[in-house]
Amino acid sequence: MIWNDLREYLERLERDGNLTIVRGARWEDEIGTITELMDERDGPALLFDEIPGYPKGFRILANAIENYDSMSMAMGLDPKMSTEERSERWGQITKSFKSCPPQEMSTGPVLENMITGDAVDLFRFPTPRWHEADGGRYIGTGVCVIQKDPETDFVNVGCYRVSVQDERTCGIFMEPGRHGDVIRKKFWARGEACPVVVCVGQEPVLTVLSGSSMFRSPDQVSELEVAGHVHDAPYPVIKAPITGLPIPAAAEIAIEGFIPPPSEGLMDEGPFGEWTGYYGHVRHPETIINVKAIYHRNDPVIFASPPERPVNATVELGKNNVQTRRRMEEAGIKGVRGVYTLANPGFMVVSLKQMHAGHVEEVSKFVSPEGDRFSGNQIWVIVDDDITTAAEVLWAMATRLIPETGVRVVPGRAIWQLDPRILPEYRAAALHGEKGPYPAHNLVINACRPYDWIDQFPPVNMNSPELRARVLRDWESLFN
Ligand SMILES: Cc1cc2nc3c(=O)[nH]c(=O)nc-3n(C[C@H](O)[C@H](O)[C@H](O)COP(=O)(O)O)c2cc1C
Ligand SMILES: [Mn+2]
Repeated sequence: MIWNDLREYLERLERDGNLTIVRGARWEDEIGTITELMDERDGPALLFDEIPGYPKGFRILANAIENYDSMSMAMGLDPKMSTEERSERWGQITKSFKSCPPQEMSTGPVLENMITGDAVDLFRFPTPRWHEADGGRYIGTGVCVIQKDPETDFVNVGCYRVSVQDERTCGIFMEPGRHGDVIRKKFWARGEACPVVVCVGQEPVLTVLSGSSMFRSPDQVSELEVAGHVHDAPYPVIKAPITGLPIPAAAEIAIEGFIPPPSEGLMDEGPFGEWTGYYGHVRHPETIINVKAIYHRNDPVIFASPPERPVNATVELGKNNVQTRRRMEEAGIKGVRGVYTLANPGFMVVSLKQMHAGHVEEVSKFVSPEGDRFSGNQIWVIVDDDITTAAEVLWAMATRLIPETGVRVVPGRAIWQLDPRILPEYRAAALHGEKGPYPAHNLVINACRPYDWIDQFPPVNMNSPELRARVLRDWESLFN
């Protein structure tokens, strides 16, 4: 295992000087605001302790996987490697995926405290209000929601936001089509409530996988098996006492219960400041979890990854989306140097070595196929392979884009409830998870040198990589 539990990761953060301990901050307003400010500054991870009204030792860890360095370290990739090397390494790991099934243990630290029946009280934890306008306290911002498909026994682990509604009820929000949503609907179709475990705080590999921040598990492939592969060891789980679902044995907190069909229980939920940087939802009835038991370690750590405005994460074109690049390769498109996120949500860059006429159009069709299933509202910029930074993308758009031929609006139709651009008249339909008739078009921008006169395109006034490297080396002190 890369990490046996969250505490090993915490120790590593502390050893590297990447952890700040904050004592005495209030859950009502201070913890959320400190986290927001630190995230904006790309600052260290935060461990909140001695939260007023709660026992010392009941802690919250935030800002711990919010930038590329901490995220890659969490996944076992040495942050000393260049971003490109890390992308390559991660590409190898995902490409060599072989299922590594979890291992069932007889017990584990998560069962150090077992609270059942009338004693169940979600308010025993110092769950923060992350933003002032949030309509509640969210314990689940970086959780692992575990469910089992009743037809195939496939175990899904997904990250869906979880609020504390009252002592024994959580709210849970899943976009339609999430694996967790598909599974719960199978139970509902049989008139049953869907068994569920929400794990709050586990070693970070499973956390990252469940939110698909670095890899999206395909249908019927369990994130637990992928985690085992990444750890190069079977993932230790215990059997949940009531539902029998697998729980990471060393989880900090596990909440066990059932999601009843909407006809049997909805509660007003939200609004919640989301990862787009907006309140996408008004407060409205949302599905719930009837909590039957809570398990937690002594002095539990709530792992938190609350959504903040996406303004700091993507300024560098370093984080190569190896999955999309590989899918392009598999589709026969050559010359793709990288696929990057320029800004969230969905402002993407493809860096391409143009090899033939129509090459850019191939990529353009691939990234943005028209059609009913197509989820839109993405912006794709295709650039030449000499473009490697965010500033250069803007420069390419300013200098290589021919607007009259290089801009394509691709009609799409999507249901993605949190998109701030949904027109008011379609909001209600979106809230009900209907496939919207609302426009969710894509924009594809060709910011490459025009291929038909590429040889005559004015050359760039830049010294050779060799000369630049030599000068950087010989004049090192100038550049520190
Ligand atoms: C921190 C975080 C919070 C998320 N919150 C939600 C959420 O509230 N609802 C949702 O549908 N997806 C949410 N997602 C996205 C899903 O977790 C992601 O799409 C994941 O791949 C879903 O897993 P699944 O494919 O097994 O359903 C969140 C992701 C992250 C990283
Ligand atoms: Mn899944």
